[in-house]
Amino acid sequence: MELVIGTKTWSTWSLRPWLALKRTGSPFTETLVQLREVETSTAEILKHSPSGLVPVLKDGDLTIWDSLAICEYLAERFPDAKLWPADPADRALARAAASEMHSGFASLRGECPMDLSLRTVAELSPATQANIRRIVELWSGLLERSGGPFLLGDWGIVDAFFTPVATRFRSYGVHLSDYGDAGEAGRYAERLLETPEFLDWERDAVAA
Ligand SMILES: N[C@@H](CCC(=O)N[C@@H](CS)C(=O)NCC(=O)O)C(=O)O
Repeated sequence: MELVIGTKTWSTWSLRPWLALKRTGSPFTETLVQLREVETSTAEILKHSPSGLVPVLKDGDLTIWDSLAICEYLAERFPDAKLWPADPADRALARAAASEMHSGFASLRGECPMDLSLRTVAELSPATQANIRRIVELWSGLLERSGGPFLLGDWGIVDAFFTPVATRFRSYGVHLSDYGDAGEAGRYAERLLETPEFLDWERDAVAA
C-alpha cells in the first residue's frame, strides 16, 4: 500500500488517513509531495491524484483520492484495527461527527490553518468562535456518552478527523473553557496530541 500525502506541517487531510493507517500496524510506503511549491506541487500531486488533491491511497490497481473514503477502506480492509466502533449506534455517531468535520467548520479551517510550528494568540471571528462552541458541544456530548478516553471510547477514525483541530487550538491559543468546556473537551484535545501515531507525525514534520 502507498499513501501519498502533503507536507506534514500543513496537510490536515493527509494527517487523518495517515494516523488511521499507522493504527492498523500494516507496513506502507509513504510518498510525500511538498505543498505550496508554486512550480512543482500541482504537477507532482497530479502524478498520483485524479482530483489534484492529496491524500491518495494506492492499493494494487486501486486509487482512492479522499481522506474519508480512504479511512472507510482501511476500516474494511483491517477489521481487527477497529477503526469504527463495533456498536451500530456508536458507529453512526462516530460517522456523523467525522462527516461534520469532513464537510464543515469552514470558518475555523480558513481562519486557523494547521501549522504545527505555529504558536500564537489569535483574534477569532464570530463565525470561527461559533465553530469552536459547536466542537466543544459535540466533543463534550460524545465523551459523556462514551466515558472516553476518546470520542466513542477507543481511538478511531473520528478521533483522527479531529486531531488537526486539536493542533489548531494549540497553535492559535484557543482555550476551550472560553467556549463552554467544563474540562473534558480540553483534556480530550490534549489526549489527541499525545497518541504515539500523532507524535511520530509531528516528529517527522519538525525534522523536515
Ligand atoms: N476532500 C479532500 C480534501 C483534500 C485537500 O484539500 N487536500 C489539500 C492538502 S491538505 C491539497 O491537496 N491541496 C492542493 C495543494 O495544496 O496544491 C479530502 O478529504 O481528501
